[in-house]
Amino acid sequence: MIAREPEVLLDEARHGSRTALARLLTYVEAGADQHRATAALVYRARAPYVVGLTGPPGVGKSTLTDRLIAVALKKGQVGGAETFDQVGVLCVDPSSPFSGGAILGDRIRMQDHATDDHVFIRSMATRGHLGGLSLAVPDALRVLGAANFPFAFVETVGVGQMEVEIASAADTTVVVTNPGWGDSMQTSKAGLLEIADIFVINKADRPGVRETRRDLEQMLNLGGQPAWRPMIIETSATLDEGTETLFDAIGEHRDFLDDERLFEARRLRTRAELDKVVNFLVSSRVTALAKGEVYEAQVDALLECSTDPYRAAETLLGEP
Ligand SMILES: Nc1nc2c(ncn2[C@@H]2O[C@H](COP(=O)(O)OP(=O)(O)O)[C@@H](O)[C@H]2O)c(=O)[nH]1
Ligand SMILES: [Mg+2]
Repeated sequence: MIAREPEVLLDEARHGSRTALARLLTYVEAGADQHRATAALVYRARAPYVVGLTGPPGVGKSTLTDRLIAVALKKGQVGGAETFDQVGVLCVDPSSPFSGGAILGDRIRMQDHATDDHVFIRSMATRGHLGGLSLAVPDALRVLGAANFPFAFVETVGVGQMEVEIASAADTTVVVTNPGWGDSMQTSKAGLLEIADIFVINKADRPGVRETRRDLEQMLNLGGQPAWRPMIIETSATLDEGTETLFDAIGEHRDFLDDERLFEARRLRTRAELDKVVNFLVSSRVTALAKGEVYEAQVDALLECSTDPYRAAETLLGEP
């Protein structure tokens, strides 16, 4: 396979080539040589408006996303923001090292749109990018933005720290639960509460909705009176009930984030992302320094009592 120039691919992707777009995302996902060149391009284009959906496996995120894609395309606009005629979707599974079964399942769940010209769906797993998904996902979203997708969904499986981190790469974060969620998500509640702009009680066709809503309201009450109080929306994705209401709620949150608030939120996120990249580059450098002949020579010098660890470390770092 001949590696192709990111510039050429991005140009093709902008003109609608899905293969070119997929290749760019592979560069980002695999952290390959072309990754840096890709980043250099896409971070100079506008970021898309991103709606994240997160929650444990099986709550109905993919089914819900499938419905939301349809509503998004029908409306062509989220709140009063920029209009769009295509939607990008990233399905992220931090727990899976391979693009395996779960992702295949997502594809099937979203099959209504799998061949739709106006929809681009891509799965990402942990394989590849050395900095992990928490670096690869923001990069991938920027690839979508640069390829003329002003609007994107990112579905993240799970409720751990990593998932929370990925989900918070979104402008509007939707935490998906089911009736009775409190029992299964006790430990992760705090983290999810912090990132949720909207709570969805999906599978509202099942019993226990009222109790779950009460439980969520109680939790939200503990959080004082923030400028934005997370909305609680009931949906039944399989029956396509409540999905339009959910999309409208997303639009409401988008409008709440006026230019100033959106800018501030993105500033916070940009800091967090930059910190991650700095950490990643520093730790890569440490790993590279802590081996090889020069390193072993310092170890020998320490064993021979002819240096001390601080001096040895400075020598390795090239400090005088
Ligand atoms: N009863 C009911 N089942 C649903 C609903 N939404 C999704 N499901 C089912 O829940 C299962 C998991 O859905 P999926 O979208 O793959 O969940 P994900 O793992 O969160 O992406 C599937 O069998 C869906 O058909 C719903 O609103 N009501
Ligand atoms: Mg799914």
